[in-house]
Amino acid sequence: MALAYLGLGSNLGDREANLRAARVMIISGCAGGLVRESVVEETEPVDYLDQPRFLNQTVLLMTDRAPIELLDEAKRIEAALGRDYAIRRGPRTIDIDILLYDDRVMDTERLTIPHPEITRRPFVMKQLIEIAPDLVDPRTGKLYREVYAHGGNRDHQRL
Ligand code: PH2
Ligand code: MG
Ligand code: MG
Repeated sequence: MALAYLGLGSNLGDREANLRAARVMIISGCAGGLVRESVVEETEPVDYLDQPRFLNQTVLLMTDRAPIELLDEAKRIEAALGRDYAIRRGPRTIDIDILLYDDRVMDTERLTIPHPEITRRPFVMKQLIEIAPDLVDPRTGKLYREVYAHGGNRDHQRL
């Protein structure tokens, strides 16, 4: 069994219901269970600014799926919940991102872990710290709460 931190986001339709449906589908589709859930937070859009406010949540999943299998399942759930990929970083009914997978570091064409947006987005770090106060960035060995306290890493290269 592995522990994976997933970032959920929704800014179209019934955002609360979309997050709820995603959590249910993650549990049934990933052969595991949610160990922890952060609070759901309303956030201002970042990167692509001309879009509605998001609801974001971070969850901790215990799963026997490999990272790439998790990604396939996340895409399947996004499609099932009506995600439209027309605008990159644009409005979406649901976004499911793999933030961390155990202490794995990987850079492949489809998947970069840890997710590059973690240290660029204060709300992601805040939610990670909420459910795992002593979590360490497996790439740098730094505590996320230290990175957060120092304002994150806004220079982090965007993919
Ligand atoms: N996701 C994006 C772009 N902008 N802004 C917020 N607040 N929350 C998100 O999840 C988000 C975003 C696409 O990666
Ligand atoms: Mg995504
Ligand atoms: Mg995203």
